[in-house]
Amino acid sequence: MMGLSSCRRGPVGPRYVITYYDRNGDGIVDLELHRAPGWADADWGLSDSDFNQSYDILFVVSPFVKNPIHVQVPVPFGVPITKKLPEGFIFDAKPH
Ligand SMILES: [Ca+2]
Ligand SMILES: [Ca+2]
Repeated sequence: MMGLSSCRRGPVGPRYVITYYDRNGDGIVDLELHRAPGWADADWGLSDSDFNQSYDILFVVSPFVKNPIHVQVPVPFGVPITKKLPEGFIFDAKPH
């Protein structure tokens, strides 16, 4: 049987580039950004705001979405960590 993915023609949605960050320098990922170059208001991310190896905030990088969503997702291990946060990136979402 042929793979269904070979039938796809062209992009149907944003192609996300995922970047992992370690904000407190303990070697464990605590922020990941999913960015879709060329798409407006399509970027989102996960944050472990209390550094307990579990993401607790899902946020959308958009001026129209103000409220982060609370989640509980284990942070990934063994992924490449990017040292520097993206230029102009301000993350101020806090758990309520
Ligand atoms: Ca960390
Ligand atoms: Ca956490």
